[in-house]
Amino acid sequence: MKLRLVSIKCNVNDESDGDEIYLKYDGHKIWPHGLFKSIKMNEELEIDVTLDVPDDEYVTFELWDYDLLSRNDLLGSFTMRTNEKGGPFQTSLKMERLGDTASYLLTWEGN
Ligand SMILES: [Ca+2]
Ligand SMILES: [Ca+2]
Repeated sequence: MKLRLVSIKCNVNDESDGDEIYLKYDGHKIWPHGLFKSIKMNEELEIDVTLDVPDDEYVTFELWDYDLLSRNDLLGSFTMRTNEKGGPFQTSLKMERLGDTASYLLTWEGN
């Protein structure tokens, strides 16, 4: 099916001055076009990326934070089951490590 990522909302940022986020699917960066998008707490950014994904499976999108001086951080991942069309649906970020602070919400649709 076609999965359209609609938007991403930051509920709690990982870095005190906001995060520099990008999304990966299947090992590839899928959003944004540049290196990253800056985001702060309570901000929501439009994504509008549509992907072909397998039907009735679990698909995972990784949320990364870009860092200039150190390795980029994997903030966590969004996993959804592609068995429902319609939406919009919302999926919460699953933290990568216990004690991580980042909290994000991904809004998507299935067609
Ligand atoms: Ca970082
Ligand atoms: Ca950063």
